[in-house]
Amino acid sequence: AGRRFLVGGNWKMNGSKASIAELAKAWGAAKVDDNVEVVIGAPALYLDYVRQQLPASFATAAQNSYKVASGAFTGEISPAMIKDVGADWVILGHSERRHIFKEADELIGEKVQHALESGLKVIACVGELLEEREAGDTQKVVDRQMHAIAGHVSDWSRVVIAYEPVWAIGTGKTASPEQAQEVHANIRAWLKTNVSEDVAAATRIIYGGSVKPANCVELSKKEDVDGFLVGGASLKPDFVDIINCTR
Ligand code: G2H
Repeated sequence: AGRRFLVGGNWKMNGSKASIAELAKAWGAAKVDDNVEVVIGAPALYLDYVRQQLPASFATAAQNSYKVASGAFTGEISPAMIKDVGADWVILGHSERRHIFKEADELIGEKVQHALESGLKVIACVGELLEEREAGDTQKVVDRQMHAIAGHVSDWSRVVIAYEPVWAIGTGKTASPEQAQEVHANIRAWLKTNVSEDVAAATRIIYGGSVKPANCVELSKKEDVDGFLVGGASLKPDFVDIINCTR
């Protein structure tokens, strides 16, 4: 549908200088589909090193950032710092930030706003818990999360939405291509109703949750699946098979 496929890696709190150098070597030697936009989310501490090691065509992302540029916020990092080390993206609202670190919708919205104002591109994550899906509340939850993000978006061309059902994260349980497509289509419909038809048509909606080389091809064929956010499988050399899944 004219949307450039985007494959993101989300390393979470994993990796070392040695493992990064090894991955960079493998990926640098691999044949990578250059129609696909690749973004690697590394631990902040390694962003500078990752930027030096990875192929130049791979963009890099932080996995979180605070809502102001600097100040007395012990332990936090800002979009200005992320840009300063050569990364262009930040992942915000990941379910681990929401559920382990108790980030609320409103804070995530503020972080999205500040990251965009600072010139970063944002992968903004949404997704329901298992009990929310079982209660039939998936769309209600995703709509609420979308609302909190959209109210803070100034430039949709720099936003990618990642749909990550929490029950499918790191569990080996992938949403079926049909389950993913259903929610992606509903998110696109939400954008059309609440933002604009153009934004709905142009915004990439990527899927995350136990994506691996073995399941990525089927998922990628769904009309409203515009890429992936890949956790565990992005720490392995054959992540390139996911990048190349639409060939
Ligand atoms: C979902 C995903 C990456 P995994 O969190 O964001 O992780 O692919 O390991 O389920």
